[in-house]
Amino acid sequence: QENTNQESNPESNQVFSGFTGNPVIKERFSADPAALVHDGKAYLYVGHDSAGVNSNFYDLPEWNIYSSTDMEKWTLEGAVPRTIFEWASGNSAWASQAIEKDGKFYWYTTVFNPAQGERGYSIGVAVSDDPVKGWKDAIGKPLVSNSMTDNPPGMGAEPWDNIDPTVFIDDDGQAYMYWGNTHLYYAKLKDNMVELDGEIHQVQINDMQGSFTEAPFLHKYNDKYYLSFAMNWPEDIGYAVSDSPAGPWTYAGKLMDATEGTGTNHSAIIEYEGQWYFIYHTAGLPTGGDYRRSVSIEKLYYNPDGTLKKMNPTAS
Ligand code: FUB
Repeated sequence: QENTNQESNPESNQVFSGFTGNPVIKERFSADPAALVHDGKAYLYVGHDSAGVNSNFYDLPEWNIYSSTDMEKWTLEGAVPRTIFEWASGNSAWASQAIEKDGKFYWYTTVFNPAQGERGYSIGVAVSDDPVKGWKDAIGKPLVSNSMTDNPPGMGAEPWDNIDPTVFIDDDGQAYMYWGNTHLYYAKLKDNMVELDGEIHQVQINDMQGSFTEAPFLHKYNDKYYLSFAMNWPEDIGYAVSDSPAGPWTYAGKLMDATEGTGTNHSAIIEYEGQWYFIYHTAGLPTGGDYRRSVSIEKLYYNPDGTLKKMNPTAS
């Protein structure tokens, strides 16, 4: 396939973004990227995929934090062990997102919560004064556990309902957390960022063409809200648009088809120095696979009507 980048083919609906050097993290496996821009630097928070070649499940003992000033060269700045959440267990450093508010950093994560038995995953929240160092469990217990979502009614949550948190702070300072697997939920966060504010809502996406799987991410562009997420299986990345961070959401199309060699994909969208980026994972490193994933990046482009261009993954 011709490697036609956005600059030379602005009318195309599906683009090779022209990004070079994927996967951007090469020295170890990395999954579920979350991104943050602070003080002129971009940061990536990723799970450290540590499963062996023949493993058949996730093995993530820690999260790794990388930084960059050009989005192409990434430096490992630190690691945060799953054990900062003492109520959790296992190598379960699943998907997370860090965000800054009033000079403090908050990190929302997925970890295994043995108190829930097999219906195990919960959302934890850590806090720090620094984007890399000093992360501590902020509340000493889950922020969301399965007793708080009840789906189907009376049965408690599905085993993986409470995973993959994403947090977005609107211009008026109100924070929203979206999360979920199969079921998509959202709740407002209080000003302290470590308590839910009001009810948990279950979200339906209007005109959805396929099914929501997991990995929501929320961003804003030109007064519109964009909710991107993994859909179907193996996972494509799709997105929906709304005039409010609380919805209603209308499905708007796919951003990327499922990539070869891994069932999951998980994405983040940020603007860094005037360019938008789509950050995701593939099985792109040698011996990569479902449990040995690697973070890649594409430049992301909007159409004049505010829709997003679908991307082809750029190989290294
Ligand atoms: O990495 C573990 C899980 O795989 C994440 O929580 C999901 O989003 C999927 O990528």
